[in-house]
Amino acid sequence: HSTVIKCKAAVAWEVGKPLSIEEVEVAPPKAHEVRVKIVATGICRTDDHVLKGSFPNIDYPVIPGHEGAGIVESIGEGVTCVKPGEKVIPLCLPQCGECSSCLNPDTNCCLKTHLYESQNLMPDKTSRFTCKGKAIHHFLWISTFSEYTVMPDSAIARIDDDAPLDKVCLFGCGFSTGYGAAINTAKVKPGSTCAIFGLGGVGLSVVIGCKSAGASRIIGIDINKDKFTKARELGATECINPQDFKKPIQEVLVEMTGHGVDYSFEVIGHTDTMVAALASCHMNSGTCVMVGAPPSGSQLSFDPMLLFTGRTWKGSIIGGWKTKDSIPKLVSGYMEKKFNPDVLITHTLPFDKINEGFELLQSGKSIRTVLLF
Ligand code: CND
Ligand code: ZN
Ligand code: ZN
Repeated sequence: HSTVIKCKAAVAWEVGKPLSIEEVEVAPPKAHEVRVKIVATGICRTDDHVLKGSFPNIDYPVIPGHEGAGIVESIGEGVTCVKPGEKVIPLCLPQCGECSSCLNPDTNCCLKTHLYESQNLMPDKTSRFTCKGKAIHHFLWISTFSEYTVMPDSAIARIDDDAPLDKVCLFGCGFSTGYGAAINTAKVKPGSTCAIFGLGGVGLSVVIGCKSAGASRIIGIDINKDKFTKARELGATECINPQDFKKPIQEVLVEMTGHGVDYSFEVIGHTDTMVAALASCHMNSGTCVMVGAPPSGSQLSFDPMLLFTGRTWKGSIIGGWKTKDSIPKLVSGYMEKKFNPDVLITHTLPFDKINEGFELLQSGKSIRTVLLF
C-alpha cells in the first residue's frame, strides 16, 4: 500500500474564504502513522473558527475537520493498535500512553500533541497532503475533511465493527466533549442545579451529561430560542434567552436559584459569557467549566472576588476523556443504547455540500451536519 492516493478534500486556502473542494494527493503513512478512509464527518464550531482565523496556531492552507469516522486503509511500520479494514475514530486529542499527562489519571491532555506546536504538521514536521504542487497543513493531526487522511497511531481508536459510522462520528468531538464536561470535569452530582451557556451540538451534549448524572434543574441559555425545543427534549428543565432580560444573565441566574447554580458550563467560546458563567455559579461551592474554545489571542478580565470566595474554574478538552481508552467505550455504550447522540444530527449532506453545512451552522439552523463521502 505504499502508494499515493488521489482523493477529494476541502481546503481552507486562507482565512475568511469558504472551503474549496480539491483533488489532493495523500502520501502513504510513515512509521507509527495510519492512513484512514473517512466515511463520515461532522461539522463542529471549531472548524468554523479555523475558517475565520480565530483558532490559535494554524498555518494555511489547511484541511480542517476533527469529528470523523472511517476505515483503516493502510498502516505504517510499527503500528500495532489497528489493522486495515477496521473501523476507527480519529482522535483530535491523542493519547500516547507514555507522557506524564497520559500516566496521570487526573488529566487527558497528552503532552505529545499538536496543541503545543506552532504548526499543524505531522509529528515529524512534514505534511502528507499535497494539492496543486503545494504542501497542505493538517488540522489537529487528523484533518477529517479529506476522503483519505493520515494520523499518528496515538491519534486513532478502533471501534465496534458494527458501529454506524454516519452516526458515531459525533463521538470524535461534539458528544464526547459535552457529555464528558458534565461527567468527568464537573462531576455533576445528583440533585444539583446546572446552567449551560450555548445550546449547540456541544452544549446539548452537556445537557445530556447533566441529565444522566441526575441533576434536578438544568437551565439552558441561548440567544437563539429555536434551540430550546431540543434542549427541553434532552433534559433542560428551563430555557432562557439573555436578550429577554434587562439585567445581566448572571444576576438572573442567581435570582432564579438563590445563590447561583452548582455547575455552570460555557459552551460558546466568548470571553464575556465565560465570565458570566463563572459569576452564575454559587459563590462558595460553584464550579464553572470552560468548554467553548477561547478566541485566539484573547485575554480575560474579571473581578478576582469571583474566585476568592471559593468558586472553581476549570477547562475541559474533549470532555476530559483519555481518548484512546474512552472513545471506544463510549461507542460501545451507544451500541448498548446508553445514550443517543443521533438526535443532535439535524442534517446529513454529501461531502460536496460542505459549504452549505457551514451556512446551516452559521445561521443557527443546524445542530450537527454530518457529511458523507
Ligand atoms: P454551535 O455554534 O453549534 O453552538 C453555540 C451556541 O451558542 C449557538 O446555539 C448560539 O446560538 C449560542 N450563542 C452564541 N452567542 C451566545 C450568547 N452571547 N449567549 C448565549 N448563547 C449564545 O457550536 P458547538 O456546539 O459546535 O461548539 C461550541 C463551542 O465549543 C465552540 O466554541 C467550539 O469551538 C467549542 C469546542 C470545544 C471543544 C473542547 O474540546 N473543549 C471541542 N469542540 C468544540
Ligand atoms: Zn469540536
Ligand atoms: Zn501522552
